[in-house]
Amino acid sequence: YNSTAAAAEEPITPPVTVPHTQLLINGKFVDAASGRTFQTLDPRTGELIANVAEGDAEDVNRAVAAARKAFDEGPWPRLPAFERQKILLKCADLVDKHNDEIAALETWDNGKPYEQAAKVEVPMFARLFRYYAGWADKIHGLTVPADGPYHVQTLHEPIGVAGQIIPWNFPLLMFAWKVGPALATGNTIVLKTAEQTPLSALYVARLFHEAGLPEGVLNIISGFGPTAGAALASHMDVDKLAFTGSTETGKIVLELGAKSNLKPVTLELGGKSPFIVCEDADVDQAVELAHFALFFNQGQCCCAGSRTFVHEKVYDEFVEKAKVRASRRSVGDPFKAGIEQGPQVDSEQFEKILKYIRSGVECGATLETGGERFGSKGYYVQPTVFSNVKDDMLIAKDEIFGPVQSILKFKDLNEVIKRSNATRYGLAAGVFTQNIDTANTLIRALRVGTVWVNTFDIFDAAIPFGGYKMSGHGREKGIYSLSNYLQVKAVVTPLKNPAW
Ligand code: TXE
Repeated sequence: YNSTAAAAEEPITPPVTVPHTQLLINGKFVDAASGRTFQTLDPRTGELIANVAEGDAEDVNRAVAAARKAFDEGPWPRLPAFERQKILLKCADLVDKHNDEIAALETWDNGKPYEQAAKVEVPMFARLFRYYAGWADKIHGLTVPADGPYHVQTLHEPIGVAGQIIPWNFPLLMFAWKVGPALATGNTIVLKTAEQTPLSALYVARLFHEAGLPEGVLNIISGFGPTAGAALASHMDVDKLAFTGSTETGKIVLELGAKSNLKPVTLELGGKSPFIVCEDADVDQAVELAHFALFFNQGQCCCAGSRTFVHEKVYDEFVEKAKVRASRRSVGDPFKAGIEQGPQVDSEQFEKILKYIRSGVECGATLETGGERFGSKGYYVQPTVFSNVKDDMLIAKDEIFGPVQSILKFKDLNEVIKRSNATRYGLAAGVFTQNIDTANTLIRALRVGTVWVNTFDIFDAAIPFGGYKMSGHGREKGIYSLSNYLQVKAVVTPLKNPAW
């Protein structure tokens, strides 16, 4: 790594200014009730981007009251579904129009490559809202045959006020996965962004109001987990909670939900996903896909293929090529064209990753490449590859959430199935083989919410996503996500003339 060159480089000035730093409550930007602010930092340098209003319990109360009023008094839940659809489509159009500014804010706050934000994530955000707009006027119940002279039907109604807590790794996409289905089904929302990345949500929420979203329907609180987040999770007037983040915090919010008003909670939590390279693999392709599965988004993906299991027949060749690929990964200022990897989101994540790398070395895994910070400022980490990793090492068990690939050797299918499933997580898996029987066996045997076969990280709006085991409850995206935000009401009326 040419870390001297990286250190000498001046960061590119982001092509955007920060338009909004206040909370968004009842359609208006306002300061926190306490008047307090917190700093959001540039992960390229650790320097200040902006001071942002710091919401706490009092602001959550104000936002929930606004969302309650917007739900109870309308018009949002009672608007003709077609009107809600038109507004959601307009939201997507406005996001398209401001694609580049939104992407620049996302990169500045998060550190992800600008090309990834501008060409993939912001367009995907708009796509998700068009997808959910499509559902808005297709939500309907059933007529139910009953054992008696009754006409029975179900109404699918919005739950009410949805509390949503999102993380920092995909600030915009996590917003879309949560806000999209909730709005399409007629709910109102209080969303708490992650303290590391508050900026892009405020920008798009302002656009949503320009698109005609009534005030109080979507409220955005910037702030910290134990204050604003906990207040939302334990609020008596929040009817449903959706959370994405760590398994540890998922347990806390589930408990807060249960101890307050027993609100239903969907959880999308951590993972330690296997990526299985079988003996028939084309090694070059497998190396490239396994590299992408782990290193995409600086390794900060809940579904990262973070246990690379490689069959012993192709293991040596795979390790050598994986090492070369990782050492060629282009790391640097995420605003620069052609950069594959920017900095990690903040100093806490950066330190956590370096600690795991040290633990890998201490446990006797072979450090093939990387292993240190990249450059001398900001939160950049060298793309790192460990081979000779054993199942009981911490780097094979914990979610590192960084650019650290752990390669493990296996001998046969039953063994790799058992080892893949021997984790508290069950979010996703990658399978790389040309043999349909091997693929089918693995697809059925792996206890995970998504299996990607000869591909990875395909996130179409219609494909459901979620975890088995301690990776979470419920599914987001796709048709399955709608039921998270709907109540089913059974309606029974007697039939006067049952003969007909
Ligand atoms: O997560 P937290 P952190 C994993 C990843 C990462 C680790 C820690 O391994 O290294 O978690 O990251 C809010 N009540 N993932 O600390 O704490 C918080 O403000 C209510 C995987 O960032 O889970 C933020 O909005 N809310 C993950 C959100 O929870 C609370 C993505 C996530 O923060 C809270 C991110 C509380 N007591 C991290 N404490 C994924 N599944 O993709 C915190 N929060």
